[in-house]
Amino acid sequence: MSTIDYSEKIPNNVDLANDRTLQRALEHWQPRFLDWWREMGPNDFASFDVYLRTAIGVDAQGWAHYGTVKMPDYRWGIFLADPIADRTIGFGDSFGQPVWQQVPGEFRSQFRRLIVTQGDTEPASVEQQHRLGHTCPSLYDLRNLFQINVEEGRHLWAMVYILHAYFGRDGREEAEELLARHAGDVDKPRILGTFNEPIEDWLSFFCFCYFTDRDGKFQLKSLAESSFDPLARTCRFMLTEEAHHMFVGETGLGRIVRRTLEVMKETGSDDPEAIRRQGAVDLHLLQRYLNFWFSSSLDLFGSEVSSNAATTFANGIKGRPDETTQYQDHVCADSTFEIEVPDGKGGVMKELSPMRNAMNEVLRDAYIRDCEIGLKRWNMQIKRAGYSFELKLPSSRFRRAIGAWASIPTDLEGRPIGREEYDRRMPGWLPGASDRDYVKSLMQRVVEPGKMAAWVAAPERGVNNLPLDYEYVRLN
Ligand code: BYC
Repeated sequence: MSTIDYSEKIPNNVDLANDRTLQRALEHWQPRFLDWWREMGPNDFASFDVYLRTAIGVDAQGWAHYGTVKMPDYRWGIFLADPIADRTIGFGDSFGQPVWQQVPGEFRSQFRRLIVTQGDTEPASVEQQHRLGHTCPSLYDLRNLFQINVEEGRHLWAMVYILHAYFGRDGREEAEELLARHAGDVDKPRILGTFNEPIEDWLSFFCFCYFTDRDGKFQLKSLAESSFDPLARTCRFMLTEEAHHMFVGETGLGRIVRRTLEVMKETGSDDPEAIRRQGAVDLHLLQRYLNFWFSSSLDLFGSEVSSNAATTFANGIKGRPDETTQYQDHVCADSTFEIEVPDGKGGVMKELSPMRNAMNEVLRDAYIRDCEIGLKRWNMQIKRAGYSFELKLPSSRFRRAIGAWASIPTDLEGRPIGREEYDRRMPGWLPGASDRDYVKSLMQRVVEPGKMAAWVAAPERGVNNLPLDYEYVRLN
């Protein structure tokens, strides 16, 4: 295993000390990153001790070292998963040839575009969650938020390293721009739509972790297959951290469902108003939040038919998650994929696309299946409690802003409908102003160790085998 050198200003396992030019360039970027963190990160909590996990090595034993840290002292660094000996290209036109340690000149701009897009999402999410700490439902949750924030900061470092080390001057300029665009900024927004959506309450935060971080999982897994080995190794290590972010989303939403079921039992009613009177999240409201974040996150996969996707697959730049184990045909030169598109007459029709052009849709399909898992679990909880309500994912055609279904009004089942009906029924489908006001009213900060806000049940266990009433963030 390779270990991380913590005596360095920038902890790393890429032997930065022996590349003075790169080291200087990154040391120049570092204070800008810290300025950005102070301005856009959870800086109101900078002086408090937080129980955080930090990677000290990239193997199974080393990557999760727990300790108490003030967030500005967190050791953001550059950690690549260990190389796989004799790794060969796993897909596309160059299948079977040795992987690349440098970016081939002809693919430079395609690689840069993907790395910049990936890098842009990481600080974006920290910006979106900037003020959430003030309304935390518990110290346990507050700590999880901060863990996610520092790791997204590290994921930014991961992409910035690749830009600096392999893209010369263009890469350095792009790294600056990653700190100049901001989530929701009218003039300089983040690149992808979802990363400009406000996250002002913890219900949105848990939905974001469940749906949007899961896009992160699928995109990182695709880039972990890349023929450009340093990118693949970076993404492979990022995935170990990403898993916790989805855990926070899945357990967060599961705990909301559990609390709501308790209230339904206590009051003997499933009437949303009765549940709200007890300060919990009624299941219809939860469904509207799921509809919002799921449909927004679906857009992150890009268009159903995409020449960009075809090119990046053909060129060995971006593969499919688990390319080696999940698929037989790694070249996909002649195969096709069936996609559903609008028929232009208010209906749906099936169309065959060359497989390479449909790679975004292949990923989106796999993502949707993965999203279903949590819903099945929550529905089981609801059923066991004796209720017939079922949470559902809307159709992938619903409320799309990117691709074949962009701006085509459909109902939740994906049936095309008229614009007037769509607008009229929308308040039943997405959170409205009164929903958001209600959720906002629930967001009262709870910071007594072990205590939870009234709208969310306690988690099953604490962090790293510590008790639930451990003081995960010392606020005094
Ligand atoms: N919003 O051919 P198209 C994560 C753009 S999340 C706005 O349809 P393509 C994380 C697209 O960029 C994972 N624009 O799609 C989670 C392109 O623009 P340009 C992030 C969009 O190119 C939580 C144009 O539309 N990683 O890690 O095949 C917390 C036409 O594109 C959107 C990545 O996304 C959108 N939703 O694929 C923290 C991986 N969708 O270039 C972190 C890197 C598309 O023509 N990115 N566009 O100006 C990619 O692989 C691809 O760029 C995409 C789109 C999958 C995004």
